[in-house]
Amino acid sequence: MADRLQTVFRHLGSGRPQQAISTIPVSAAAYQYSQPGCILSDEQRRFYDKNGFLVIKNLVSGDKIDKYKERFQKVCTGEVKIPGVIIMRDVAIAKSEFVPGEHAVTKIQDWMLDPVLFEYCCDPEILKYVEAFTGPDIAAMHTMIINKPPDPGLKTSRHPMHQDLHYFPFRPADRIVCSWTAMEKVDRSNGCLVVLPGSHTGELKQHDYPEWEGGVNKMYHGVRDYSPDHPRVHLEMEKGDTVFFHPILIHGSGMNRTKGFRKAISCHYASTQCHYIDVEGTTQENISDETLEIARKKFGGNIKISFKDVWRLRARLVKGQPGEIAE
Ligand SMILES: O=C(O)CCC(=O)C(=O)O
Repeated sequence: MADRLQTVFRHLGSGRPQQAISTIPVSAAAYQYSQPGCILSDEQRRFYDKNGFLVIKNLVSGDKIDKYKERFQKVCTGEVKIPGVIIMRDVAIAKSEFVPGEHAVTKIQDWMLDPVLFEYCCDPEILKYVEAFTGPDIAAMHTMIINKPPDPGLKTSRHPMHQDLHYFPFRPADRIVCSWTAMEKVDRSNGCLVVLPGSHTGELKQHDYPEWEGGVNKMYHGVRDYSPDHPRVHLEMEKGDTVFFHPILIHGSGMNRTKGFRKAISCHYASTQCHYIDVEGTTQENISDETLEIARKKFGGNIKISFKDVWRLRARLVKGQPGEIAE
């Protein structure tokens, strides 16, 4: 309703509704980053607008998480094979010794064709929050389980501060959201997420590999410049707690100083009404080149594939109507 009124005012030529005649209640009109009439309370909408993230406690049950953990282990040992899945190994652990199973794996991604893990992306409890940001037509775009290993002493278990939009050739950013669920208790000792609240209102920045002595994991690009004085929030979460965050929010995660593996499962969602963009000549060219290099390794060197094609292959409709981004 508020959107429709805004459109009418625009057509009338004023661009902005005039206060004296506005009938829009403040709560329905004032938020930029979530949809009117969504599941979020006014307070939650206000919080997300201001900070760019929102934690929902206890959203995913322990049973579901245990099922995803078990599946992850089977993927790591090779007992379950998922077409197209990418298994990434820690830069330091993989070099130093032969480590079997899940212990050398930092991340599995692109598991959208696995019926068990994909249940996470279709979980109605999660989707009702996702819809608050994307609107009703939703595609799952990017799937990951992150298995942050105990740090081998080289600080390679850190994830540099970055903006997820760097990886995505689709827009608008405000119709994209990440859902990230802790698969066990996460805190500063095992490398919880760290966010810069409010950074989602800025621009997409240049990203590159950080110059870290111990090396950096593949594809772990970091933001080149952000103010070290910007306040940080460490998101300490219990198993099943889920954080939703905006793709321009600057975030990363710390070193895992424990002996256990810190696991999280996540999916990036976008409205199917989003559109693909050409990243040639933009700061995203470096990640596009690297993504295509990996795709050529996966599908064979001669394949003609674009950055958009890689994302078209990943995208799966999970709710509502298909669109340009997912058919
Ligand atoms: O789970 C983590 O440690 C960080 C994950 C993350 O930010 C990402 O993969 O984009």
